[in-house]
Amino acid sequence: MQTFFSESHRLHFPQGELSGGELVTPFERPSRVEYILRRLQERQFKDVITPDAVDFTPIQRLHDPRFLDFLAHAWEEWQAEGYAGELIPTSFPVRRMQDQRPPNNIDGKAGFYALAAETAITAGTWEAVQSSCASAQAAQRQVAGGAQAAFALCRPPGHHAAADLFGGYCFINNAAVAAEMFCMEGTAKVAVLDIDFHHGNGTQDIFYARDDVFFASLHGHPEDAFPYFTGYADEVGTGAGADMTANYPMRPGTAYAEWAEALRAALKRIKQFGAEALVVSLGVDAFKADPISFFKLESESFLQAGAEIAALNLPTVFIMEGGYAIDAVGINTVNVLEGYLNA
Ligand code: SP5
Ligand code: ZN
Repeated sequence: MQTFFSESHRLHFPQGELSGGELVTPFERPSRVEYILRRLQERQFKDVITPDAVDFTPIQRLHDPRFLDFLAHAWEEWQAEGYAGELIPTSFPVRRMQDQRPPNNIDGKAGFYALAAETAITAGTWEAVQSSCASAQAAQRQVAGGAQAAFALCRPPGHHAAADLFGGYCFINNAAVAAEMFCMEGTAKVAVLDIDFHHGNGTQDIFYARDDVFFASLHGHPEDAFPYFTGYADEVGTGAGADMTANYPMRPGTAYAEWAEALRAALKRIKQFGAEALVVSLGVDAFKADPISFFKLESESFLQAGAEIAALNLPTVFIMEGGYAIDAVGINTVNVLEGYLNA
């Protein structure tokens, strides 16, 4: 299995994440991918390919043009305002603020397009975001071209990004872009399986009314876990997309046995749907030692999860999402890939 990866991810490295009322070094940091790359080398996944430049066509089909324009120019506008720090949104269009429109002011615009305030934008963010999506696109192309599977080592991640929202460390929805590329090439039924600890709210939202992309997510229950406001089991899609979304929220302390039951239920739904291609939002923050999550998966659990996914026998694009237990993120991520290949 080949890995697609761009060094340009380094250009996105905010110094501060607003967490517990403090600005801390972000959990989502560049060294995460170094651990994953090292493990890939150790385990004979030696083929790491730098992707071609990003293709905006599928991105523009999913994301609001004004949102993309905001991301492209946010940093220069923030600097022009004279702000010394990183771009962190602070004001949000919430309940009963009617008729929501994007303001011109960059501080207002940042809040308008944000779903959370932990994710800062910096000078290199936009270039890193594009390079991350380019890796997802290159991996999708390889699978569309006949490979059984490919791994996009994306950073920053994407699954929280909706059509016009950034946050949760995400800006462009890489997994949704990969799924959309399958659709654009005529694949009638595509599934996205999201095993990141957090609900894939962005992916859900993008495909919520569509009948060509089935979305399933395993995650911390929204009563207990970020992003808090989506991911309930009764969110099942709407209109043509009714019953095309499946959510499996789970409580603090959930271990592999229960998580794997949800995984098998999600895989069963994907099979019943008749998916012809699979995109996996591969987060490994369900790991027991993850610093911001509360499931209890072991490193071996990820091997088993990979094998379960392989049983679908679908062309599969793995897209890196979260995972913040730095010293285990390489083992856990590559375990999913090895479990898949050795099934
Ligand atoms: C891609 C991804 O995994 N994004 C996750 C974004 C989570 N951001 C906010 C997390 C806040 C969790 N605070 C828990 C602190 C526990 N000590
Ligand atoms: Zn996550």
